[in-house]
Amino acid sequence: MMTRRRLLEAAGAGVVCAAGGLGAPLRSAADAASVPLSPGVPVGLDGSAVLEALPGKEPLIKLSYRPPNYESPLHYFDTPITPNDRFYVRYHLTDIPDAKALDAKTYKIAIGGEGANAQAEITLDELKRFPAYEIVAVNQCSGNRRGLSQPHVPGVQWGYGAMGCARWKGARLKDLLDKVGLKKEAIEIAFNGADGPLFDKTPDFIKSLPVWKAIDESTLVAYEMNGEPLPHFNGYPARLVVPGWTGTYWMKHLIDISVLTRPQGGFWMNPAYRIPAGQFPAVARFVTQETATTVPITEMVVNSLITSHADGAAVKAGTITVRGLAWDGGYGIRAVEASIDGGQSWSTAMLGEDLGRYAFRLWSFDLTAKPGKNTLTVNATSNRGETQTTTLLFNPAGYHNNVRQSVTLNAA
Ligand SMILES: Nc1nc2c(c(=O)[nH]1)N[C@H]1C(S)=C(S)[C@@H](COP(=O)(O)O)O[C@H]1N2
Ligand SMILES: [Mo]
Repeated sequence: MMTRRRLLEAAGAGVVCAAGGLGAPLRSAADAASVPLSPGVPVGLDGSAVLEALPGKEPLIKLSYRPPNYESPLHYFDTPITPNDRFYVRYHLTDIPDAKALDAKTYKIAIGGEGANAQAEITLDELKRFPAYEIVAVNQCSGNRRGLSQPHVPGVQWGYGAMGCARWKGARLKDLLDKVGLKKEAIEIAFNGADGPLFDKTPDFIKSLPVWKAIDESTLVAYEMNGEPLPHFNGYPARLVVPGWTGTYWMKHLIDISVLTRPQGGFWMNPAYRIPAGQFPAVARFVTQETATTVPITEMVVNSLITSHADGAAVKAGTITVRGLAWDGGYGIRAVEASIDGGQSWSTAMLGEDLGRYAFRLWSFDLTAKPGKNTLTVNATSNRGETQTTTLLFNPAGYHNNVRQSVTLNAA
């Protein structure tokens, strides 16, 4: 039987200990102080989080090594496209195949399941011969900002950086599914990656989508990210891209696609990745997975991040430009507003280039900083009229934190 401890480890909780237990050098307080952690993450994390470069990556903030959970520091978000070597990394399982095991020549995706009319195997070359589509889309972990939850909740203590936006290129999942054909009883499509648990009893990471989302024209099996093959730690050689939905569905190292006539079970569908029923605005639903008390997390909520200045930054008094990003679950950003009087009055920020409704939208705002403390609060509104919350909608997994962010700038 799986012990609770193992489950928590598998879920990425208890990572602070795990990071230290691998023979990683203990860091001095001085080293730790140089790590640009998000303000508000739990005290104690700064003693173990370090900036560290995985192979092929720029330094990221390491929250755990086994499994690898690394977030992007704030200054990597100064562009609406996140470079591949600056893109965050999130895994649940410790046994991640190396480059040899993911050889492009032998790699295959199996497609089948009881809800499919036939079986198929697709090599990487074959995948690349399907009509190719490109989409710019945000990949954000459901648990992004979990570390800011009050009270704190178990799980990887992410700050603001468990997200990124890339231009993905791949085949439509729908075109792959057309190779086998769906029976009319098909209700979900399930996905498995080449990574696995280190202990037999840890549940494998298997996720499913409702058929309607799987066959959406935006849902891709991607083999390129920003014009390059996918980085190893972001799912080489192919991964699912599910624009608008949180990262949990974006299966990396995809090797199996299974058409289901019954709901996918298992730990990673329930109890993991659930939000209380009715707590958040009703959006895209995953009906076959809903229970009376919880529903699967689906679309991202509207959100924004101030990226040009960290909280407490020193600035010159006078006119300064503050920049940031805004995004949502795929309706697109209608407006970003900024307030310098604690939310009493709001001014409209300028929006940058529109890279598509699933992409990060750059915004900028000019403010006149008076000597002393200047506090700026930002609120984004989506095209469906959804805005960020003023207070945290607490839930046990720390999901969907889109509380309006404030930074204080010290002007002299
Ligand atoms: N094979 C595999 N795919 C996976 C995961 C995983 O643990 N294994 N984690 C998922 C989760 S929860 C997230 S948030 C995203 C993170 O994508 P990234 O590591 O490319 O940033 O990958 C998803 N795909
Ligand atoms: Mo995630």
